[in-house]
Amino acid sequence: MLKLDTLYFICFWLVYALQASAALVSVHWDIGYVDIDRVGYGTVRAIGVNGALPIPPITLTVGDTLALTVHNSLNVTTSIHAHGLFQKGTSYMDGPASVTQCGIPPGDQITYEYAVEQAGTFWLHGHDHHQNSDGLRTPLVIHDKGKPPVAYDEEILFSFEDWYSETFSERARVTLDPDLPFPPAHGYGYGLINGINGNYTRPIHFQPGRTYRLRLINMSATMWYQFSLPGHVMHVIEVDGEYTEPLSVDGVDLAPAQRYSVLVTAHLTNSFNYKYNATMSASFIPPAAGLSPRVFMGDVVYQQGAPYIQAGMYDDSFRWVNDIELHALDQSPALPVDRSLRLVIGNNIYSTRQHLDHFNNVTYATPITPTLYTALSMGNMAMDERVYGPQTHAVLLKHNEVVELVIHNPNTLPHPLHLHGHAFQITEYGPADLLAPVNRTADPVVKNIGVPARRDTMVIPPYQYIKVRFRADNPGVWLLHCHMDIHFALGMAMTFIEAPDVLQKTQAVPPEMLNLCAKQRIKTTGNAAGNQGLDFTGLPPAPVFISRSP
Ligand SMILES: *[C@@H]1O[C@H](CO)[C@@H](O)[C@H](O)[C@H]1NC(C)=O
Ligand SMILES: *[C@@H]1O[C@H](CO)[C@@H](O)[C@H](O)[C@H]1NC(C)=O
Ligand SMILES: *[C@@H]1O[C@H](CO)[C@@H](O)[C@H](O)[C@H]1NC(C)=O
Ligand SMILES: *[C@@H]1O[C@H](CO)[C@@H](O)[C@H](O)[C@H]1NC(C)=O
Ligand SMILES: *[C@@H]1O[C@H](CO)[C@@H](O)[C@H](O)[C@H]1NC(C)=O
Ligand SMILES: *[C@@H]1O[C@H](CO)[C@@H](O)[C@H](O)[C@H]1NC(C)=O
Ligand SMILES: [Cu+2]
Repeated sequence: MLKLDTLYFICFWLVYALQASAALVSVHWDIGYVDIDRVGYGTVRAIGVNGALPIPPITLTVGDTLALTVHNSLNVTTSIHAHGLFQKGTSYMDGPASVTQCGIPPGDQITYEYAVEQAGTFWLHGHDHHQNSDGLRTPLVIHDKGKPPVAYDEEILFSFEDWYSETFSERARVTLDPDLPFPPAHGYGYGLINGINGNYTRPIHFQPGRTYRLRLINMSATMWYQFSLPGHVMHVIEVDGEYTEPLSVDGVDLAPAQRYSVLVTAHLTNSFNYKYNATMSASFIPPAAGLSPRVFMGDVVYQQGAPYIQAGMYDDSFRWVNDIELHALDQSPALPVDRSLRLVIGNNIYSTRQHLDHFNNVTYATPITPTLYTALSMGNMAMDERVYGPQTHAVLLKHNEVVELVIHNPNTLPHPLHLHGHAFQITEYGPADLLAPVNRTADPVVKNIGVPARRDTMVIPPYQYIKVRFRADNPGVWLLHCHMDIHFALGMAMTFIEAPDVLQKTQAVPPEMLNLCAKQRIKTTGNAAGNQGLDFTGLPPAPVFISRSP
């Protein structure tokens, strides 16, 4: 018979073993300028880490804690966001400057602590001054604890980036200058695959019969990537950190900030080699030979010296992944909607004479006091959307209500919108309203209200609407914004203030983070201007709507 103290010993050992496998991973990043030539057209002043680019990807296992110490060697503030991590109970670690923290001032540092609970493909990137566009971005891969729910033998990571010969601030300056034509003439970006010029993308090696998980991450500021592996079948198993039922496709189309994992099983013989195809383009950049799209072909090597097969036809039967067709692996049904919010995105002319982007005519600008600190410090008044100021576009969400966002895009550009703190269910696409009948598209209404897939970044195609649902079960302050950095800079963002009443009782900001504000004389209590009540003295006036953009 098993003695009680033996049983205790076993339990103790089990607990100990589990704890021992949960590691504290410490990473130190010194963020600074690097003069670098990443594609071969000349040197640009980029933003790197520890004097280099690309930044090495970080790999963790569920249960680990990442302690990411960030030192700022730039001459402006900086901050880091772990894209896709929900930050449950730690809203203050989310990263967007002036939203959940003050930017880290030059010469200063803090440590972000992420206790990771989600398995999947994520990325870390700058969330102040759009520094991700200048290189401050890298994959964050989180492995399941134990066996993943879908079997595979090995994994291969692909990160895709766009790269320009001007810095982000130079590109933003010409877009925001009211005396220059809008939109400015577009350039042609270059492509980076795993941090190097896509023209020299490295070979991947396949062994007969083995199954590979390819993790694909689009870290671009503006450009889309299409990835295909002609001659092989791909099964999508993950979107944005959420497992899906395997779905067979021929190719994956990634908007900025989106991630997919696909399983590919190698052929049983190694008599042929193949090519993979990563093509960078954007629907709003007219085709130009060699410049757009940029097609990057990489080797899939079964056996050195074996002949290459030109496989695959890019015709109408070619199936790109479509997120509305995917189903969550855990079979969670579509949530019953408590409240539906209608949002229309677009570009208007404002009192600053600039063409600015907006949700429902409100163009976003950051407050002085970070929005989270307003939510935490204003007691009952935190339930009044007005205290967050006229330019953060704050919308209050009740604890645990199911919110449906219906977002219309009556414009020529697609927009990849990212919601912080949540993954939402994709339940419907259709033609946008608000278009003159002549412009109304014939896009069909497509729905998935059975078991939809969840993700954190949605693309709303031109002239379409999308419906997504999520439960407001994560008290905090969460940004919804376009992940095309220039659109974010033009104001395509808004803030969800989720359950400030619960937030005030459950979360406290570490003093180390509050100090970042103190050093810049930014108040950590009060409304958007750091004042009491609705006194916004000191806050720059919000741009006033003048007319719609032609
Ligand atoms: C900050 O550094 C950037 C990049 O070197 C430079 O272009 C800019 O002029 C500097 N700004 C200030 C205020 O020193
Ligand atoms: C990449 O290769 C294409 C085709 O050979 C060439 O036109 C282009 O200049 C190259 N670009 C870079 C940045 O190396
Ligand atoms: C990333 O997405 C952006 C925009 O959605 C797109 O323009 C770019 O080509 C994509 N890049 C990759 C590598 O998928
Ligand atoms: C690469 O993929 C694109 C679609 O993303 C396709 O149009 C192009 O023809 C492919 N190129 C080759 C050489 O297979
Ligand atoms: C935005 O402004 C336009 C033009 O005045 C108006 O037609 C539209 O109803 C406004 N939209 C919202 C959501 O307020
Ligand atoms: C609507 O269609 C008209 C006529 O084809 C065109 O001139 C106009 O630019 C279109 N409007 C939009 C928003 O696409
Ligand atoms: Cu956009």
